[in-house]
Amino acid sequence: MSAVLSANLPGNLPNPASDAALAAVRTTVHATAASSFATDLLAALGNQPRSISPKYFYDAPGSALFDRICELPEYYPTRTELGILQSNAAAIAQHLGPQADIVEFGAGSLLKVRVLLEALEAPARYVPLDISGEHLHAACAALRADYPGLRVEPVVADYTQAYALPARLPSAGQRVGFFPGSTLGNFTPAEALLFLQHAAQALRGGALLLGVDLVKDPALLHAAYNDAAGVTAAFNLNLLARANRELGANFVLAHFAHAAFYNAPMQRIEMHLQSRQRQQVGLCGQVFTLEEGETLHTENSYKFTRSGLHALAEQAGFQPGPVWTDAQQHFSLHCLQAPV
Ligand code: AVJ
Repeated sequence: MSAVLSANLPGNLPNPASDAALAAVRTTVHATAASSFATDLLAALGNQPRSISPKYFYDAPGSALFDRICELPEYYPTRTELGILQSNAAAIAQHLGPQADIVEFGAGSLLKVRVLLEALEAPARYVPLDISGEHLHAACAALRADYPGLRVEPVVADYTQAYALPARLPSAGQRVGFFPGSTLGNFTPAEALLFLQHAAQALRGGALLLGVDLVKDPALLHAAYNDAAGVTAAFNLNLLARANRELGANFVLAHFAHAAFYNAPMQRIEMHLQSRQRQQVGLCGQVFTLEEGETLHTENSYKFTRSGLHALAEQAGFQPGPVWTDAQQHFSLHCLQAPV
């Protein structure tokens, strides 16, 4: 087996060298989380084009960098969505009704769910779904302390796969899904449809409160992902730093550039790590050659139009309801009704 993998292997043909590399990883790396990162990064480096899931951004340093992104002057989504929630809290609460049984997809946005909990009339329960048990535990402890009367029932689950929710409470009002932050935009259109189809089933007879970023002036989008302080660049490059820390890779971060741009026909921001020069990188005993300018595609962040989101929601089985936005129409909060 050649240890050097060509950078230009076609994506859809069998790739014996990288298959062998993957098999080697499966037998040498034990921790599940680490092995899926190793497996996925090896597969990404061996493919052409190269791409990896943005979920690997979020180790502890990556999550801290994301929190800093949310504070950046250029990064409007977080503060805009929070503003929409606050400005329309009464209308949202009125629409959702009393004793709501709230299911949050991901437990990353405690600040946002607090605004919702404060606004709603006597929420019955809070059920956060998150893939990380540790993160979930911390989030629930904080919420229980602040809302002693609230039932908090976390579920460790990957909401991009099939999941089961706790049984309905006889005393509760509507089941209300909450999916803020435009995380839906990280999915491919096919994945987004699948997620919404599952949610429409899980929330039958209730509603989904969904926050999505809107299509807008590309200059504003570009600035939000190319901030002057370089925090988004550090967030992107952390993927390679993480591989060095966790997988013993030897990426030289200075040999990669942060590249983020708006792909207008696809209605998405793309983030890439671009090789500044021809170089070889080592990972799990394998060596990969990257040509100057070649990239590892690390994230898509889809932007939506109101009508596009409604069409997608209807295709998934939801009935579109009210939409709340900011005055500049930068971000949107949709209430989608899930039929019984
Ligand atoms: C958490 C996926 C909504 O796409 O805007 C921020 C992640 N990436 N800056 C986004 C992100 C670069 C963020 N989401």
